[in-house]
Amino acid sequence: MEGHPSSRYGTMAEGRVGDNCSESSSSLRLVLVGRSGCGKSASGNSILREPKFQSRLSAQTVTRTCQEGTATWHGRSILVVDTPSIFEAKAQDQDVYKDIGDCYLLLAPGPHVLLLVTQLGRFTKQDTVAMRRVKEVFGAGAVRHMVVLFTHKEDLRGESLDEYLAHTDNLSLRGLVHECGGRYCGFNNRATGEEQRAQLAELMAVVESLKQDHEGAFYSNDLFSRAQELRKRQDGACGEELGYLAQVQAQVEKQKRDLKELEGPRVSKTLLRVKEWIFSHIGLLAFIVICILIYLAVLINWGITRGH
Ligand SMILES: Nc1nc2c(ncn2[C@@H]2O[C@H](COP(=O)(O)OP(=O)(O)OP(=O)(O)O)[C@@H](O)[C@H]2O)c(=O)[nH]1
Ligand SMILES: [Mg+2]
Repeated sequence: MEGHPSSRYGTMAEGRVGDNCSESSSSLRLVLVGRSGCGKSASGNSILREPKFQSRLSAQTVTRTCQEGTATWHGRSILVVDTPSIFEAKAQDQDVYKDIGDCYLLLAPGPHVLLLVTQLGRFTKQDTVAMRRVKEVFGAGAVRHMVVLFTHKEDLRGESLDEYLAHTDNLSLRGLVHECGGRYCGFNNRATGEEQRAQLAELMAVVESLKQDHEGAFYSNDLFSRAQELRKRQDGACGEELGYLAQVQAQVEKQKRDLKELEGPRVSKTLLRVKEWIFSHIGLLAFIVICILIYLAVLINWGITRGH
């Protein structure tokens, strides 16, 4: 489901959930998603060009709540939402639903772009899990608004990101980039000045082309519409409304079921295709089996002869 195109970007207030629920409908809304420690907050700071979000090396999760920050880029207001650990495999308890609810409230009526952050050269099982959790949290359709954002770009040491991705043997990473429509960008979050400005310009070009693909429409679903209603009705007490948390939980559960339904037929279709292939190549398979048997027989015979 997609929301209405936004015609212009306005000015935004800053703060954490509950600090304010002021109008954000006219901003370009970006959300940072991905596994813990991949550099979401650092990337948010690079986009805002100020150290708004806490970012540091830690064995524990650093960002504990959903937070927003705003900036302007060539006269446009950009809203950036940073997320805590809601995309981990074990993130399923009530606190997580509260964080997800906060995230929806900050992004209402829906994000234009989801930035899937991952560390260059470190695409692991955790990143794959995070991608799946993003689909559970926002819905499978959110992938059409996703851009992969690689951090630690300086580790490329002269090689281009395009070359790196063309030569990587990490099939999961290739699959992810393909699933995201080949939209990606690299950040060195230690960059400052002109380097920082240039990499942000690159990201904004990718974002702009994605927006054009969707004719300016943002990503939305029933829960974003509900969150938007709450923001309009209340001031300062977003998310307090009785029943909102239950709606968040119900939406996530529904999206999980939808994902399974989407995947179910895919698995059985693959099995069916394998079966069809076996039947259509039965002659060839029989020939291969006979060859293997002859080879084994010769091998055994040779072993027996040598034993004597
Ligand atoms: N050298 C380098 N370090 C980076 C880059 N991006 C992030 N980091 C470092 O990686 C560490 C983790 O970054 P964070 O921004 O806190 O990661 P996060 O995903 O927000 O982590 P959580 O909030 O715990 O989920 C910090 O020490 C950052 O300085 C980058 O592009 N280059
Ligand atoms: Mg963080």
